[in-house]
Amino acid sequence: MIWNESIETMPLEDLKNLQSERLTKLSKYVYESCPVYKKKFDAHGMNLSDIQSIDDIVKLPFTTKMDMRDTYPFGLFSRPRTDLVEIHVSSGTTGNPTLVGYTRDDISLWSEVMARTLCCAGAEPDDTIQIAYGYGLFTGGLGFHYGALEMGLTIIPTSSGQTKRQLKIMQDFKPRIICCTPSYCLYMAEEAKELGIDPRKASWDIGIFGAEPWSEAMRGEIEAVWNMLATDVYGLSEIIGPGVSQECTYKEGLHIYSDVFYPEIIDPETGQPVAEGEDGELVITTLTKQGIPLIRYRTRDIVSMTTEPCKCGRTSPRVSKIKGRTDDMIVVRGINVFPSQIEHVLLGIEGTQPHYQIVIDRAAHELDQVEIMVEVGEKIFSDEIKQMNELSAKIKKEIEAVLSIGVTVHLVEPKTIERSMGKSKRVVDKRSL
Ligand code: DLL
Repeated sequence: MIWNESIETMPLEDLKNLQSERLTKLSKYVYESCPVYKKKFDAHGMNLSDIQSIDDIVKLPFTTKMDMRDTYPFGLFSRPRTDLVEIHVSSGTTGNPTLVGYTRDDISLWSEVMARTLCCAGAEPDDTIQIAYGYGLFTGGLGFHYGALEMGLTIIPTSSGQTKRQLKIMQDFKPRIICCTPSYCLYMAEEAKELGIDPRKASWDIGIFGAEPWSEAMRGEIEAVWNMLATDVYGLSEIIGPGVSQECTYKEGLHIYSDVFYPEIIDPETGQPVAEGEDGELVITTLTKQGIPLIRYRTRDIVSMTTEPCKCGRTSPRVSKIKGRTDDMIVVRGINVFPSQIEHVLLGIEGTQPHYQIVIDRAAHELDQVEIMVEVGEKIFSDEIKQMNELSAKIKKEIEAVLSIGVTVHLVEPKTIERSMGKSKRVVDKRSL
């Protein structure tokens, strides 16, 4: 089933006309309602009359996470705070979080794109859905909630965690759809087996997994262990949350809803578009958002894109799975982590050296484990075990408070962490993604 057939299967020429009309309106809207954009456009030598068609988008300046942070909390908004009905923040940034807000119409848009997402993954209006993404400031839980509500599904809002309860609810209420991070789904399979539950007999037929990178191999494992169809969902808080793009049941790329989220793939170094099918950074313009519309937002996610027609009949372009990031952000258990956050904590603790390494591993069917190796000064290292333990507990506590995920901390002798002549390798990612 296609949720919004007239839009999702629109001939490309009509789609282009719609995008052009929306871009012209959007550029005028942000120019007139958001002083930050007015300043950016003026500095860029922009004239609103330059924007007549979607092809003119390249004349507009990029927006980056830095723009959001510099204008925190409400600077990049095009509407006053009183027009916002909901606020979320994006996890894992240094200093201020990234704040996003929705007007009532933005929530309707979110509901619409999430209903498209659920249908794209194969949901039917009579289905029951277990939403095991976190509810709260993270956009995962509520985004899925709005889409399921729009579609009229029966929602089981379990949120993340409490695995035994998740499994009991699955057995008792028999939802056909599960959505959570892919690593959590594999972890639940392990728990199920320990509890004597055969995952292959579970009621879940369709999984909608995202918020973190995952490989085709991991998809194969999830599909085999749970006997289900595992689909990929992509999104980011700044654009809307989940609901930017989703795989259909053919699993040949994620359909991006380009009538509302216009995609470009650029070379991250030059900012110029790359040829179709080539890898580059995904840049998105929110064509109809009101609260915090973004012009040419640099997602930092590396993908390729195709406009080839898909067997499902949807005409929107398809983006590949996320192939990497242009910055140093890593996603651990669905949470965005920047090595600089850890560095910041270490620099504030006496006795530690600014030499550290983050090792991330994921044993089969386990959640990601984060180990942080921290070099300490000669004096500390020769201190008593008790003092060492206290220091390592302090580091652990402070890092966990910043990252919101559990970590193990190992103090190591001076000069044990490899030094590099160029960029230092702060992160050793052993997960086979
Ligand atoms: O992770 C929104 C979301 C919730 C997506 C639930 C899917 C499901 P943020 O916390 O702002 O938003 O993190 C966004 O996570 O730029 C990617 O680097 C990464 N990411 C999201 N989905 C995928 C995916 C949500 N399917 C950042 N594959 C993005 C790989 C993903 N990486």
